[in-house]
This record gives sequence, structure tokens and C-alpha cells, in this order.
Amino acid sequence: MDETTNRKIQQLKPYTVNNYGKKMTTNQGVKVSDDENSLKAGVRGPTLIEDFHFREKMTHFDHERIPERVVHARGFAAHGEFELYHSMKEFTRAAFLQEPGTKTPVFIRFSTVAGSKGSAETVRDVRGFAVKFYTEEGNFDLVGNNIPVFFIQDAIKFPDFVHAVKPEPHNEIPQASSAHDTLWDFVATNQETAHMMMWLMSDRAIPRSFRMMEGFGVHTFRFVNEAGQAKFIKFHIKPRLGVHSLIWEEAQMIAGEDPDFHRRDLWETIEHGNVVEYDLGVQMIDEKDEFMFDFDILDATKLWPEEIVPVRLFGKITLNQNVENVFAETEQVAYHPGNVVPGIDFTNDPLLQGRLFSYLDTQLLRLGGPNFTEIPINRPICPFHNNQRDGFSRQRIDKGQVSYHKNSLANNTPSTSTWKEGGFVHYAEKVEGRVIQARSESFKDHFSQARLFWNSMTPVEKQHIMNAFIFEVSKVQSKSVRQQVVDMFVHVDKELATTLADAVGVNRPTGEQVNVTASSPALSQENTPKYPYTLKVGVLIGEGFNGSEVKSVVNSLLDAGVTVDIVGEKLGTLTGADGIQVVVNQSLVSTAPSLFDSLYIVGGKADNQKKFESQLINYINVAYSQYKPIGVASTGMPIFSKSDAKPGPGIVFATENDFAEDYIQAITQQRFWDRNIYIT
Ligand code: HDD
Repeated sequence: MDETTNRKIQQLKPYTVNNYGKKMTTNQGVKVSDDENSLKAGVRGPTLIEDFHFREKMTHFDHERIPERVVHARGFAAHGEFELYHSMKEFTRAAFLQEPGTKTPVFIRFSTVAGSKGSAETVRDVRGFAVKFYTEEGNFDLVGNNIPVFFIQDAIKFPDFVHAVKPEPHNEIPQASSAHDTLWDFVATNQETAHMMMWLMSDRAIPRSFRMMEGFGVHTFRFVNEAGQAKFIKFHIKPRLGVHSLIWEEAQMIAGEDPDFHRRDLWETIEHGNVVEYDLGVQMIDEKDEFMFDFDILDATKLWPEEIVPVRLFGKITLNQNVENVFAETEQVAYHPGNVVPGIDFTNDPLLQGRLFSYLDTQLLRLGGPNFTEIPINRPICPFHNNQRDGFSRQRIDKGQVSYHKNSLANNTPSTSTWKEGGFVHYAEKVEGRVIQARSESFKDHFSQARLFWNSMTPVEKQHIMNAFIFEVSKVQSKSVRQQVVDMFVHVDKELATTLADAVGVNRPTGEQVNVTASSPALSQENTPKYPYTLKVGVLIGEGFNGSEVKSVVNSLLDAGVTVDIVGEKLGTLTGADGIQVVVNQSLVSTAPSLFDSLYIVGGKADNQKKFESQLINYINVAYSQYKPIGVASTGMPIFSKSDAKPGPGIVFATENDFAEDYIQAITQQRFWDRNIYIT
């Protein structure tokens, strides 16, 4: 599906405006004669209010900001399609999940949660993963995250959690960070957070790319088929490139070097025509098996281990078109977990139930009234008819005398639809019980799955989690909170809590870890697929390089789908010893080693040789300390040998027979953890 067949893009087309080459007018369409001087009484006199162009320009500017999202303010989106490859007809009547080959336009917005709209993207945080499916039967929104569980079990606690994680209100510090007193105070006093905090401290919270994250619907939803039979489901989105992360030191550097790192990555990938693909699937549990598990399937702090309840993949999501205008599309898009289509329904998960209220409510404020569904990006691609009328900025012009139901003057239309006609009929779940404000006993185990996650990590992943705990809790000023955190996480792992206690100056914990020995290999990123495709290599190069060698290596990299930047002392053209020329597209000062997945050290001559060499040595040292693969060309050896990097895993020399092949293999592996360096 490209521009011509994606029905959502087609729908947006009439709204897009090209101002290039046009005459400037006011919003009333009047041609403007002067846009640099306001109308004045005398050339040095006061401005006159009758200057309608000045007034209109200024008032529009004065009003051009809207409230940022209360959470997930920092986000980036792209258009694409979903194509069904296995029919799910047996389980759901959702029209877009019936016939293999059916294509549905999608718009996906990725986000961080805590930071403001302009905050850095590589901070430690959960990532939002919100998908709008523009189906023939209306919009279905899968408003998920890149982590399968959540901080709290009941939506009534959401404002408290968000107040705790956002910058502290008295000084608005820290920005886009959970490393502060109020968050950890909330964690220790609300221990249902334990499982999610393990994920937040893990590498999942510093993804390499939006293209390399899993997406999860988190809640238990329902599929309902044509016969009215239901199954409990959880949605999963799996990136075809696997799940990959930055390391913490790298993420922090990138936050300064390129705060737009994740959006740039997605934007450039799509602009270059490269493929961005995920698979969509569900885990399913029969209604009769609702109580078969040692966790409550309605508890959003629990996952369903994939080894016990496998993920059934049924379709592919492809992102292939960037937006035309970020405000019009990405900022104004309004997702809502309550936007479902016939065949997909809710459950009594108390977190989901509360979300069903919150999203519409927040959008009324953020987008200024009830007509935000008419904003082009939010419109369904199917027609919609009802008796809702008026309100701020109403766009559509509903004809006729009648705007009520039932009626006889319009032959009782718009009319409702039966189940058979495709009407949404809420699932007739039997519910009984007394009205009560309480938490189910079955929601009370907060530590077993936190430990399951810990057990599933490799030693390197555990070390990263440990380091994250030490970093975050070291930022907490209150000794009492630090002690409470240690005393809480001993229930996950005694060694983790004891090491943390020693590192943050509090007493070692006396409690015990829960007795869980199980693990779930699907949770470890070590088991994820790995490909060289779209990984980024910086070629560090100066005059006098070996042209045929470099050309052949770069061509092999490009053939493997690797993205290559030629990085030199300055922008311009460089000439090799054999006369071959390369164009430098990044200078050593305009980019940085953390922004590459690997470096190819070619070396050579520069105007300021001393500076050039010291810059290259710094690049090598940083990449080496970040466990990245490094390729060394025949001319790169002298510089490489002056760096701190040691020959060993992930260091590939041109002297090797199959250099290009070995180097691409190293790039594919991405990290070489067994380097003997102090940062882990
Ligand atoms: Fe939420 C935005 C995901 C719990 C209330 N949420 C928002 C976005 C995502 C999520 C991805 C950004 C959508 C976009 O790009 O515009 N939220 C989640 C997930 C949750 C979750 C996966 C747990 C499973 N959220 C949650 C709760 C509440 C909210 C419990 C309140 C009861 N979320 C909101 C909100 C936001 C929002 C305040 C802010 C902006 C918006 O909705 O449109 O209504």
C-alpha cells in the first residue's frame, strides 16, 4: 500500500496545502502587500489597530500552542499499513482480521512518558506504542507500551503515580527522569510497582530505536467471534529486527549529542525507503481457564509467560510514510483504548476500566472541545452518522431538520444496527458482587513475576539492572526512602538488594526473596533476532586512504543493508592514494561515536593531523567502551594502536582474509560484552 492505495493518506490529501510559489494572503484570502512593516501613523509613529494583517498574524501566533499531553508529551509518529496474513475469523468478528491479504491503514505514535514535549528521547523511561488502525468498521486504537506490565493495578492511582514520576513540583527537577525522591517514595509505598520497576531498570527502558522495540497492549482484552464466543487476549507487536537497546552511558551521551535520536532514526529510515516492519499477534486464554494461573489475568502488573501461553502472530505492520506536518498529525492525533471495533472488547481489568474514562476526557481539553474526531488525522476512513451536533470548530455540515433519535420525520435514521448488521454489542459477561472499594486478594502477589523477570536475565542484563538501581537510588536524597527501596527489592533478589544497600549507604536488608526459580527465556533480549540491516557505521577517514579497499568494504556494508556515514575532518571531498574520491557527509565535530553502531577506522591525513588523530582516538575509545564492533582498515592500524582499544572480540582487522564478511558478522552481533573494561 503506497500513497495511492493507503485510504487514510488519500483521505488526508485534500487537507494538505502546498504554499510554495503562491501569493501571500490573509486567512480571509486577501492578498498581502507588506509583511515587514505594520501600518503606522507616520513613519516613526504608533501602530494602527486597523492593520488587519498585523492583527490576524499576531493573534494566530499568540494562540498557536495547545496543552501538551499530560503524559507521553514527547512523541513521534508515522503512517503505514497492517496486512493480515492469518485469518483470525475463528476467534474474532473484527472485519480487518477476517481475510488474509486485507490491508488496513495505521498511524503509530511512539513516545516517552515522563518528559516534556521538548525533552531528550534516549532517557530511561517506558516508551508509548500507540497504533490507530483505520478499519472499514471504524477506528481501533491499540494504545500500548514497550513494556508488557504497568506500575499500578487500579486507574484511581494513576494521577498519584504520574505526580510522583514527573519533575517535583517545588523546583520542577528532574526533567524526564525517574531518578528522584518522589518516584522512589511512591515505589516503596506502593509495592505493586515492583515488577514494572524491574523492567524500567532494565535495558528495555533505553531502546536503540523505535524500530527495535516490542509493543504490548498490556491489558487483557477480549476477542469475540461471530457466534458470540469470547477468549481473553493480550496483544503483542514484535519488531522484525529484534529488540535492541542502548547502554546507559551511551544513552546519556546521546541525550546531549542528539536529543532527537529516535525520531531522526525513524524519519531517516522511512525517508531512505528502508523497511520498518513488525508482526502483530495475540496470546489467548479460554474463558474456562480464567482461574488456572498463579496470577490474576485481570491484573495489569502481570504478564502471561510466552512459554505457557504462546503468541500467535497473524499480521504484519509496515511503517512507510512520514507525516507532512507534525502538529497537524502527530500532535493532534487522539488515541483512546476505548476505541474498539466489533469483535474486540474489554475486560474488568481495573486499570483498563479507568483508562476508558481518562483518554476522551483529556482530549476534550487538549484539543479544545468535542469535535476533535473531525480533525483529519482522527477521522475514520468509513462514513459516520449520528445526532451529535455543534460545539467549537464544527467542520461538517449536517443537513436536515432532524437531529434526534427516535424520529419519524427522517424515517428514524440514522438507525441503529443489530449484531448481524455489524453493530457493536457489548459482551454480555455475567457480573455479580457487592459494591465495594477494595483490591482482589488475587492481585496481592507483587514479587513473584518481578523475580521471574530477574531470573530470566543474563548476567550482563542483571548487571545493567543493578547499575540502574544504584544510579537511580543514589539520586534519592532521603535516606529513609533509600532504605525502604532496599527493603522492598530484597523480595525480588537478596543479592540485588544487598549490593544496592552497600552502594547507597543504608543497612543491608533483612527480608528474604520470594521462592520463585522459574524463568521465561522470551523476556531476555539475548534471545532476540539480530541483523545488520539499518545499523549505522561511521567510516572515519582522511586523505590518502586505500581507495579500492575502502570502496569494496563500504559496498559490502551497503549490500548487507548497513547505513554508512563518511566522517572526516571537515565536509567536502577526500582523495585516496589511488585517486578514488569519497564525499564526507559528517564531520568529526558534527557527529559523535555514540551515534554509531560501529566504527570503520580508515585513518589517513588531515590539515590538522594532531587534532584529527586525537579525535579519532577518542571515537575509538568511546566505541570500544560501549562494547561496539570496530573494523580497522589497513591504513587505520597506526591510529588504532594509539587508542585504549585492545584486539579481541568484535575488533576486526583488514589483515583478516574475509574482512568484510567478518566485520558484517560483528556488526550484526552489535555488542561484545566480554571486553575487560570497567563500564558495564
Ligand atoms: Fe495512558 C496517553 C499508554 C495507563 C491516561 N497512554 C498514553 C499514550 C500511551 C499510553 C501510549 C500516548 C498516546 C499518544 O501517543 O497520543 N497508558 C498507556 C498504557 C497504560 C496506560 C500502556 C497501561 C497499561 N493511561 C494509563 C492510565 C491512565 C492513562 C491508567 C489514567 C487512568 N494516558 C492517559 C492520558 C493520556 C495517556 C492522560 C495523556 C494524553 C492522552 O492520554 O491522550 O489520558
